[in-house]
Amino acid sequence: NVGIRRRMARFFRRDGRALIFAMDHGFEHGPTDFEEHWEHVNPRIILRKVIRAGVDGVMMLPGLARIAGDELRPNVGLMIKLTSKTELRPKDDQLLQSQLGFVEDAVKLGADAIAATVYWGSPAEDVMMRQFAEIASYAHDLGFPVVQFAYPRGPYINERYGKKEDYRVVMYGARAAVESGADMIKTYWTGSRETFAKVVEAAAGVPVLLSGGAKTEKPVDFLKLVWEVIEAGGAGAVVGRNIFQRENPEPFIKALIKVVHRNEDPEEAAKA
Ligand code: FBP
Repeated sequence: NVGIRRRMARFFRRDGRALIFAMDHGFEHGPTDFEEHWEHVNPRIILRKVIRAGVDGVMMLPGLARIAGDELRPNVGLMIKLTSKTELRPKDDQLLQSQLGFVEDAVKLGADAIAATVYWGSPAEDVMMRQFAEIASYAHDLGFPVVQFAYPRGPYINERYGKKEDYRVVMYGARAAVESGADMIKTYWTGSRETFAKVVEAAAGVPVLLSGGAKTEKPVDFLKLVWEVIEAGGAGAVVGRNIFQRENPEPFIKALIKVVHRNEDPEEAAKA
């Protein structure tokens, strides 16, 4: 499908890698995520900074794209995520993301890709699979690539594997994403290059992007992690807190770009 291929290419440079800024946290975690650098709660302010610094794409929910999408330059890919949940929900309902927008909404907002989360292994896996299938089927029909946030989580995983970041669990989620029709996968760090390489192999050619995770105290530690992802064959990273919770995101993004696109040593990249 030419449409899917052309739109995918808006995120990835010629090296097949991408650095994407994530900003759905005001919904998924609540505005407290922005309290470290409160001005970043304003999507226009943080978007201006990340775009100036050179990210390849941004990911957000439909409402933020509606109010701040005109900050995006044409060469920045827009990923619109159609599922989410708040942290205000009862604990037992935290393992389900609900659909909060439709493929048509994302298309009207100028999306280049449609994203949705699946919590593989959740008691609500069935609902999320169907939700993903519907979104993917419609998006594919219209020529739009679909990104799956393949996030295994649930009681059985903890019982059997100890933690959701066990590579066997992450690899399973990535493979399930491929087999359910994802064009790109976003998933957790497994703790080592060797194990992440297995996740990439299980994804059988579908690009695997790291899900950033909580801010590391030292910026260089996050650069090192991303470097391992790239060495493992990962296609880049989708990063939120590690960017917007830093006082000065621009030099940090420039360092990330050096690691993602130029294989630069993280310590060297951090110095510049
Ligand atoms: P981060 O880089 O801040 O981890 O952002 C990536 C992301 O997937 C966000 O899109 C999402 O809001 C958040 O992580 C979800 O994290 P979790 O479900 O682990 O709390």
